[in-house]
Amino acid sequence: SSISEEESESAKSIPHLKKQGNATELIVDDQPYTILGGELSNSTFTSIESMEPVWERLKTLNLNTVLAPVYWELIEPTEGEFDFKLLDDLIIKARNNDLKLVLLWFGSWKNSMSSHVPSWVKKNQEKYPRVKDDSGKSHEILTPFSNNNLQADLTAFKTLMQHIKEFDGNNHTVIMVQPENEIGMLPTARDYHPLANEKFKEDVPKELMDYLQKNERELVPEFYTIWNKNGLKINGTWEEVFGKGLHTDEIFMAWYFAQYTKQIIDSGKEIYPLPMFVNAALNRPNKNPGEYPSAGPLPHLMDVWKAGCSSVDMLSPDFYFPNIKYWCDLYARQNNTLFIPEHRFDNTVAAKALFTIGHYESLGFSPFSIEQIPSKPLQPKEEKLAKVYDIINQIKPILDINKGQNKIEGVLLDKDVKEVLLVFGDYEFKVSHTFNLGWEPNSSSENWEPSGAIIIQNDENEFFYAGFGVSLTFKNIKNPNLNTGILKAEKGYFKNGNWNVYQHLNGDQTHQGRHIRSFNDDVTIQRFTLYDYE
Ligand code: N0T
Repeated sequence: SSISEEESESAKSIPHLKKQGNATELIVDDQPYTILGGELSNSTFTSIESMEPVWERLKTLNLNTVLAPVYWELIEPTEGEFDFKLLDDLIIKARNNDLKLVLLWFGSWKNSMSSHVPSWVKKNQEKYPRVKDDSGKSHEILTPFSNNNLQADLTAFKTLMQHIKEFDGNNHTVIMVQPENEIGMLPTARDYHPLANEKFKEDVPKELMDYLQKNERELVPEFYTIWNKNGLKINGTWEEVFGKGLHTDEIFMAWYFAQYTKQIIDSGKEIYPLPMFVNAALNRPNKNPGEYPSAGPLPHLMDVWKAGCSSVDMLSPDFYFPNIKYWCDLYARQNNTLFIPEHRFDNTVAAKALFTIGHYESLGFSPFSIEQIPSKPLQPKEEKLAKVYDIINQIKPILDINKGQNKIEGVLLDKDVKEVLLVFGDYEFKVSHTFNLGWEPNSSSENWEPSGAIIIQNDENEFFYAGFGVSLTFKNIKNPNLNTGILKAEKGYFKNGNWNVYQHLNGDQTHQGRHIRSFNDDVTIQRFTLYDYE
């Protein structure tokens, strides 16, 4: 064949999502990819100099991917004149450091505000109108009802995607894009700009009504309840269909935010179809729309976002509150693929990376403000994340082949959830926080350092454990008359995809054959096989 090596290299597929069994995988250069990520603070990547000290730290933390903003105000400082010097440097440095990039488009909206729009947009409210509250006061939020706003954002985003395609289309350093950031309405739930008021008086678009009717049985209960309260009406104005109130204001705004975002995504994917997701600042329970960033891709609005923005690949939660399982369960509905673009960088992230990648087979995990203060030495809690990223990276081949087949699990244990039961084929595992054993010095302390693990059934009787602070005991639930023992347990590591035994574990290390475990400060990979006896 006459295809040169360079051409066949560039023939590798563009990063995309693919189903394997019941999981969705991110495919990068034709291989499954798990994002072991971290997101930069908002202003770190605003100069090459400010980014300089960060690279080494990202490597120390064993990241394979950086989530980094692209700022509209910096790439288009003058209307129609684009500057990609900063981005190009980021892409090249990322490549040199063997890191992939997820780019965050700080365009029309960033955390319920429009702080990152260029000054020529900010200063021309006549042309680029803002959201108004019910007293007619303007807020620094571009109204989603203005076509000028949309066109200006769209032009910039298209130029960005074109540039990424040209600069990186053969390398695939950039693997996903997040259009906008934490879209939301705060502190007014509804936009009262005349353009918005006009739309509010119109009927609910047929597209949304059709979607709701077609999916009536599958709608998320929080949304269905609102619609049902008003009699499941299938046409009429927003207030006729959903009733009067802040919840209707929020649904109305969510639809138009979703529609605006869809046009951004479509225009970008037409040029270079990378996977695209939108992120959400979670709502606090018992608050009304307008008291939290409303109308974004929140759990109770998933249907509105799916209907209004069909081209988005994922709705993704940002975590600054506790109860990660509660919120992830909500986001795992409606066939939504889970990806965690932000989690506060606290002492729970190492366990939660294991939990979300194992339990939800998520595309990946990414603490926010990953660089912290670059001049400070690493803190131990952060090294735990580095160790966890290292072991997840090691077990990647085993993860990849077992995805989507109910053979992978993830656990997160702490003082509130001390123990869980998991089923793998014939076996039930009792999975406990090792502080339950009382053998570790910290186990008597008030706060339990969280523990986490990924457990993979690699063969009928062969399993891998990757994590820390977890112990496992076993029961054959298919044949309850049988006892289940440990045939073999090894602590080891993968090198070039091959398993290497570092130690054979037995005696005290398996509690004389009673359990598999590693203590809370011991981030390890173990392979073990089980057997049954009468
Ligand atoms: C996040 C980040 C950044 C105790 C906050 C979270 C990032 C944005 N917003 O540092 O600004 O760009 O996506 C908002 C939730 C805060 C709730 C704190 C409650």
